[in-house]
Amino acid sequence: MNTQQQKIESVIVGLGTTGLSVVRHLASQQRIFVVVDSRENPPGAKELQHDYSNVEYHFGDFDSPWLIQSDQLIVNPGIAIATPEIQQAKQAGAQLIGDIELFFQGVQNNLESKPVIAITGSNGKTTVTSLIELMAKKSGIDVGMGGNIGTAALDLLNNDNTELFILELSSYQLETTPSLQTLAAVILNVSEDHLDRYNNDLEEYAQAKAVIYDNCEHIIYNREDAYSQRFATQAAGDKAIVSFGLNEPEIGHYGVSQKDGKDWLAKGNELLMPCDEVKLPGLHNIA
Ligand code: UMA
Repeated sequence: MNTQQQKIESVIVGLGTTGLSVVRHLASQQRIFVVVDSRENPPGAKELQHDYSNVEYHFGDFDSPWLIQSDQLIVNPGIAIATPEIQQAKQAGAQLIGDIELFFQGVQNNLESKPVIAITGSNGKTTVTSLIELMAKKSGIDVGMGGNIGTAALDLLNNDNTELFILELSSYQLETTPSLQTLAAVILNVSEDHLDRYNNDLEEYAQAKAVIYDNCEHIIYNREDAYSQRFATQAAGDKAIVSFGLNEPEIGHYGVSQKDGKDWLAKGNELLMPCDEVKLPGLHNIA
């Protein structure tokens, strides 16, 4: 595309798996965009040059006038929003979003908007996301699973048959997703991770995850994790809310109960199955 004559609508900041999925998505909508990456030879460069030879790009640094000329920056989750060139663009009026924001806009623009389950946490999110996918498939549901693992979220939109989306989301992805809207969401736990991106402040990192509960119908939380519990309680309002933990559950919640000297997975006072029949070893998997 010749960006000399047309106003650039969006700059894709950072190529890689995410940036390429955004390229495919915007190209399919005939949008006017360019790509910037601070690496000399970013992953995905060959595909971009081969499959989208009309898309202009700037590699090697973020020193490109495109950043302050465009209305929207679509930032790869691996790049800190605090990056000076991105902040300058924001001050010049550009909106900062990520690929997950485009995903939710895509889901919501669809006539029959499909449900999304979102999972975040410092530990265990890939296991939980994969287990939910397996359970949904076993129930005969056509699922699209991805996000921070596997398929980039936008690529999941290409399958019209999908009935349910399951997304693993990192704190980075949640930072740039104002349209997040889900059927169910969970913060599994919060512990020190990626603090370099959050001024070495655990609270700031945790707050990035908290937004996952803002627009969900069902809040799922870990009652043994102080952050998960606090954010769930704050966001609860009239939403359905259910907790999990390794202790005895209250009515409507999940946990572990003892009967005849044996531990059982339980919902309230209903015993579901003996813990020793869970094939995955370890208390974290019981949780
Ligand atoms: N980078 C630059 N300049 C750029 C672009 C990237 O320096 O212009 C550097 C950054 O340090 C960045 C790194 O390159 O962190 C990785 O960029 P990439 O091109 O590899 O990114 P993607 O391939 O798009 O991968 C990203 C996620 N990576 C990060 O968030 C760091 C992948 O999560 C994710 O699977 C993918 O998008 C699809 O959504 C990986 C990850 O490590 C697995 N995530 C962290 C985690 O799970 O703890 C959050």
